[in-house]
Amino acid sequence: MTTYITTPIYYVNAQPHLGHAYTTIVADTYSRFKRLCGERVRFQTGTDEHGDKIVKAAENENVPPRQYVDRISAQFRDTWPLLQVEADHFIRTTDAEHVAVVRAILQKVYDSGDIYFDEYSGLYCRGCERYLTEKELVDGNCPDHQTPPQEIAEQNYFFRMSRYQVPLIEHIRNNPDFISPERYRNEVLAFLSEPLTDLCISRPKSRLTWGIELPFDDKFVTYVWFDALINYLTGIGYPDGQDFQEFWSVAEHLIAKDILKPHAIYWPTMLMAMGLPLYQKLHVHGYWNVDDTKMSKSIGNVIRPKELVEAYGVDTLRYFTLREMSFGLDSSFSYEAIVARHNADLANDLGNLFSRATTMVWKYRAGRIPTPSGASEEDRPLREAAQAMLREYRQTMAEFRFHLGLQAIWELVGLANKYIVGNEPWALAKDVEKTERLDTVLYNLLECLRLLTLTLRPIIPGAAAKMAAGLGFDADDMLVASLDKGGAWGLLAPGGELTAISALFPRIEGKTDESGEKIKEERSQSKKQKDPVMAEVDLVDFHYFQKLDLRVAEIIAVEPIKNSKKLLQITVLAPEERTIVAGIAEHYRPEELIGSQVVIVANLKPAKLMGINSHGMILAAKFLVDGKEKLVLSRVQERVAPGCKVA
Ligand code: ME8
Repeated sequence: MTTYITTPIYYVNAQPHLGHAYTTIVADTYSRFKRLCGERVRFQTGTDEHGDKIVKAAENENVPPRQYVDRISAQFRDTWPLLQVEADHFIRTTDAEHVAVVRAILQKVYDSGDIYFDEYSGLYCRGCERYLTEKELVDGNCPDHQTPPQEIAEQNYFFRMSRYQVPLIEHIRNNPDFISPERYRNEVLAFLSEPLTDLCISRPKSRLTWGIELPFDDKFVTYVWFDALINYLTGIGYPDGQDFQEFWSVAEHLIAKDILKPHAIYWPTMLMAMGLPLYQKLHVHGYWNVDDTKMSKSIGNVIRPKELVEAYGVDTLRYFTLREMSFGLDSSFSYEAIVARHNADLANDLGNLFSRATTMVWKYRAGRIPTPSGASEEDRPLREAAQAMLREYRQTMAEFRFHLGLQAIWELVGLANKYIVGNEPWALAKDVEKTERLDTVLYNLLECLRLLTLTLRPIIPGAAAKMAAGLGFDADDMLVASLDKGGAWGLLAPGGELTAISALFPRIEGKTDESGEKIKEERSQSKKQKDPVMAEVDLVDFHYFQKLDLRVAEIIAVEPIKNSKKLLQITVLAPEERTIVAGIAEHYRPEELIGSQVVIVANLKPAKLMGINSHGMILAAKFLVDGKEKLVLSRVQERVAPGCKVA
């Protein structure tokens, strides 16, 4: 099986931003996923360097176009390794091979009669580099650029796109997967329900010289889209390269909805005119917005991927974008959201699971993978959940529903964390008769970690490589690098040795300032400890601890809260009188509490619970007994003055 995946080739009139980064991360993840499935993959990205707006951008910087495109193209090329994107080919439309192929194709289509010369007048948008129809305008403006188009009349060459309208409609109807998600397929079909006009594919040199000269008329250069789309062919060696033979029949293009029309209409009709089979699939995603507005260079509200990598790390950026956006729909970017995803999903759920499980293997089994005793019935739910996760993962990743693939992975993370709490390995370790059970529990946890490592490789390759190393694997060991070879349960070899690694995802502390625009973050870099048992403990700076105001409070009154089974309204002295709403009604009767001295967090922001303002929080130990949560309040052993500080 083979896969050919492409990103758009990005215009070099501005530097890469999060929108470009997203498409390219998706393509990279998909290509890594396909490789994990054992497929041969070709993944291509690149830059689009001809046309009007590139000339304008170069003029603005007072440099010749050639020099300008070299500089910005290099910025795109240099950005991708920072995001751990590994493309097989980076194409530029100024590459000599590309220029030659575009000219050959133009000549071929001209010779076959699908290109003709005509006079045309219309409404031209410089931003889009195309003529707009009256219907497309919103209040007289281009809907994408919010500027009025110019009235232009000139002689040009035209591609007989209209001739292919009916075959294109038939192709889309007969191939339900040709354009997805479905909303975009419907959009294209709706557009095609109106008569299709021919496409102007040249620009007179009097107006533009920075382009590929037409082979049959040297007074014109090629319209940038007729040039750009052909990159998908030239990059794989059209017409007679080996890769073209192997990969063109499986081509999948990935774009955002802004360039749906050129990809869903111009490109397939061009391919029909060339006598080539159409690409297999067009995958269309939505926009990254900032404050409900599309992130774009012309609006100037862009987020730079390089800065995000520096602030949060590449794995967090990749995970965040894939988890946060439902492929096909728009998504909003915010710094708060990326920090929240990092701390909750990566540091807390995944990082803690990895650290707790491996720390116990170090502590109780000196870092050696124990031998499990048979497939016990009580562990069946965990084993089945792992297999269900793999099935869901395979399907959703293949369908570009990455956020669902990640949800499936995180369900297993959650289950494995619960498995630790439910099985209390620390209690098993104290009981000599439970040695075998402890071995089995630890083994099952490590096996979960291995399957998580395997499935996370395409998404967060850096962290997954570190996880693999922590479990004692070489990165290219098939048990963590192949879904077919490593996907079954129980393949981890007992006796293997773990390797101590530093924390996978140190928490990000810090806050967003008032304006919400600029953010100052400090990554709490927990230092690598000598003792492997401590290696994964999430360390907190002393000043964070100091910020907590912990006090002894004396309970003087307790009342149940109407309509709540869990909450009690508690009045305490600390030393002033205050009300705290606490979720302990299922664990303590009111009369048991009166007179008790407990420890509270006194400087918590007030919160309203069931309509009652709560000023603080009571600390309690929390654990499971027979699968049910139990709470035991923290009390001071000797009576002290209420309000006394806890240090
Ligand atoms: O259109 N959200 O180049 P381009 C999500 N050269 N993705 C975004 C985005 C956003 N806010 N902004 C940009 C061109 N993108 C042509 C393509 S292909 C033969 C020629 C991503 O630099 C998304 O992939 O304007 C979008 O389709 C692409 O960048 C447009 O890049």
